[in-house]
Amino acid sequence: MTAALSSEISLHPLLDNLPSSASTTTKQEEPSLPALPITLICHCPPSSSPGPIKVTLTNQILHNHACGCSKCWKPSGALFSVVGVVPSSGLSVIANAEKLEVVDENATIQRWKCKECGVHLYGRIEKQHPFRGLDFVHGELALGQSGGSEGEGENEGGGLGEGKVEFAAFVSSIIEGGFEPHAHANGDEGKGGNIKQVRDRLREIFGEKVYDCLSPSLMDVIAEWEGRRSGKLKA
Ligand code: GSH
Repeated sequence: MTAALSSEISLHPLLDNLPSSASTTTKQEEPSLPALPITLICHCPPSSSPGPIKVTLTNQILHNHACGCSKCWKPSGALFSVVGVVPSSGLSVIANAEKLEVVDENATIQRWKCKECGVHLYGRIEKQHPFRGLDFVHGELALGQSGGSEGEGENEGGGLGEGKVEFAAFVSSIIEGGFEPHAHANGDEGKGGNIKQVRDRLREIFGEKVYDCLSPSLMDVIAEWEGRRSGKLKA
C-alpha cells in the first residue's frame, strides 16, 4: 500500500513510482550497471549552439541518495535531488566546458552548473574535507544511454551505478526550499501538501533511512575526520 502523497507532489522522477521498501526488492539487488564510460549531458538541446555540456565518468556511480537541501540540483518540479558519488580522477568534461560556472564559490561543494540550462554537471570539494577526491553527480543525466531506463520511472539502470537510491537526506530542508509543511486552514492542502505526507512516503521507500542531515554512517565519517583534525581524537 502506498502512502497518500498528493499526485501534484513529485519527490523525484526516479522515486515517484517506486514500490514500498524498494531497497529490499529483488530488482534492487540485481542492478543493471550502465556501460562505462557513462556520459552525463546537460539539458541544452543537442541542436543548440554550441550544444550541451558533456561529462564522462570512468567509474560507476556509488551511494545514490535523495537530498532535499536547497543547494543540490533538482529536476523541474521535484522536491528532491538524487545524488551519487564518483572518484574525481575518473571525471572529465568532454564538451562545452566553457558553459560551466560555479554556483557558489563559498560553499564546501563547488557545484558546476550549465550557465544556460542551469543543470549541475558535478560538485567537487577542493578544500580539506573527508569527501575530497569524490565528485557528486546526478546519474539521471545519463538516462537513455546504454543500460538506461529512461521514462520508466524505475530506480535502476541509466547512470545510477549500483541502481538504487539508498536513503533520503536533508528532508526538512525542502521546507526552507519553499515546500509548505502544513495543510492550509481551510482543509485544502494546496500545492504544497504537507511534510508528513512526504515523510510517510519516504519511509515507505527507504524504511528508517529518512534523515534530516546525511546518514548516520556518513555523519560519523565527517565527525571522526573533524575529531582527528582538531586533535580531540588520536591521529
Ligand atoms: N538546510 C540547508 C539547505 O537546505 O540549504 C542544508 C544545506 C546543506 O548542508 N547541504 C549539505 C551539504 O553538504 C548536503 S548537499 N552542503 C555542503 C555544501 O552545500 O557545500
